[in-house]
Amino acid sequence: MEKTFLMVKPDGVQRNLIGEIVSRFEKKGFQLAGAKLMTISRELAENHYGEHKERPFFGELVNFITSGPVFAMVWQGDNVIATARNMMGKTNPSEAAAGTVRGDFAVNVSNNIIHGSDSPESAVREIGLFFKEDELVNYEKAISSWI
Ligand code: RTP
Ligand code: MG
Repeated sequence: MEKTFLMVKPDGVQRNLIGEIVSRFEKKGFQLAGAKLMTISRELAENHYGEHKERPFFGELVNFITSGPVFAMVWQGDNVIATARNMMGKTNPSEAAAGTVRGDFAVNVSNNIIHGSDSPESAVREIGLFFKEDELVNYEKAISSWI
């Protein structure tokens, strides 16, 4: 079953959007495999966003993502990586469609509420960075056959 890493960023936690975001993915039909409230170290932030190391906004991005608690999650389901990206909306909230998390709740690109893995490779990498294997739960839901 495909898995992805999603995270409510510090702005989403401060704005009380954890429940709203979890609810959207739950109602869509995806299954939660792991979750925790945590504060990200600078080392983890620099590793997680390593692909952006040379970009001008890297310092600001690391400062932001370490500035307060985040809600880290692993979700699973058919095509969950691409579907979650669609449900998040475009990186810049001014371009994100209404009905997406960023389109509904965010205004600027630095404070865009949610992170989601952008490919199968980054999903595996990011799940490994944030979760130990025994923090993920495998279980069957009777409802699965209806989705
Ligand atoms: P994320 O990794 O956080 O899920 O966001 P994303 O894939 O949609 O966007 P990405 O290109 O990976 O950029 C990572 C985060 O960097 C910030 N950013 N700022 N100032 C800027 O021009 C700029 N561009 C990107 C955003 O907060 C973005 O989510
Ligand atoms: Mg990204």
